[in-house]
Amino acid sequence: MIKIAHKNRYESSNLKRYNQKKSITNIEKFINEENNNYGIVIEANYNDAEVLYESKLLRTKLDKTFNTICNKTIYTGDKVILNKKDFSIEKIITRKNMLCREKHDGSKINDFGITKVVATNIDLAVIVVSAHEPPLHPKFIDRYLILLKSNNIPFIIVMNKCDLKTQKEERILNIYKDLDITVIETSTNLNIGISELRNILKGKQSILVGHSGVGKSSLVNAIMQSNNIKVGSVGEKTGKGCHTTTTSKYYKWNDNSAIIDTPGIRSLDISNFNPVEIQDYFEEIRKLKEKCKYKDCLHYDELESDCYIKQSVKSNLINFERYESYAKIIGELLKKGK
Ligand SMILES: Nc1nc2c(ncn2[C@@H]2O[C@H](COP(=O)(O)OP(=O)(O)OP(=O)(O)O)[C@@H](O)[C@H]2O)c(=O)[nH]1
Ligand SMILES: [Mg+2]
Ligand SMILES: [Zn+2]
Repeated sequence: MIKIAHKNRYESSNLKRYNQKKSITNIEKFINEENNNYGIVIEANYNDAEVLYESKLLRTKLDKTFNTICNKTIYTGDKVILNKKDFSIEKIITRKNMLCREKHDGSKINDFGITKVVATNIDLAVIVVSAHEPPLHPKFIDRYLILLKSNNIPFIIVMNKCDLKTQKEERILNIYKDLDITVIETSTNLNIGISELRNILKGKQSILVGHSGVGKSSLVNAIMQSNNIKVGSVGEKTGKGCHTTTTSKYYKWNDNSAIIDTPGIRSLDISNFNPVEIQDYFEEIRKLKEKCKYKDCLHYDELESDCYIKQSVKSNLINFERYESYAKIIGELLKKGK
């Protein structure tokens, strides 16, 4: 009985997400197959965009017919084909992927949410956290991992401000290293880890994501060896960033490498996910879940004697904090009636 309920919920949530995504990408007639003569969207606004084309920066309008479909149809990272006469954007080359996140209005009455596209065509996402100011929150990393895995985007973790690191952060980072995730420590102040990061980002179109104030724009400056991008401060009382970067912006830092700087976010909404799928985004749970007594075990309010995941947490085979993070997400989703 429970199993069927879970399954139906899973299917309906998947369908909902699929339809939402479809409405974003419902611009098929403007999609073109691979073409070598394209420009790249550096920054996208309401109905115009800055495009890098043949090493020149152009402020382009969307083609009129394009513009009537939807207010925002192109995004930072898009490869676009320009009209040779007026340089308007005529076509978009098929996207490799899109990083989207949901934004709900917070109301308990309805479940209305908008899908925000952060950027497209991403080879590697860098989840940037900082050792301090703002503090390192592993639960935020776990949520971002879910989003990236569900979008099929490869990722690494960068802990910036390692000049402020204590044993607490060291312990948290080890959790992710143990999961075989690449973790790099950087300090833009002391120039630590920057060349290691450059080596990993070389040849890729990467994106930096994370909380405000962790130093994403400072890292872009360090990678580009410039000082041109505005960086902000961190509130003394709050320890939080002040949302200095306001739009996703693409920076080319060598012939075939680019990095997209994004606005910091406060929290990550994953309320459109279904509990059943969440367990698969926790690698350590996915690997062991078959050993639970019941196939539909959510490893949440089931008895420990029936749940191999709970037993694995007890025997330290699964990290307790990761499990706590998982259980918190499941609790929130079940409360929302997912
Ligand atoms: N101690 C220390 N501070 C740093 C380091 N890197 C950046 N900062 C400081 O962190 C603050 C925020 O840096 P930003 O680069 O603006 O952060 P951001 O992540 O781009 O923030 P948003 O644009 O608001 O999302 C600035 O005051 C930087 O000087 C570092 O390695 N160590
Ligand atoms: Mg910034
Ligand atoms: Zn279980």
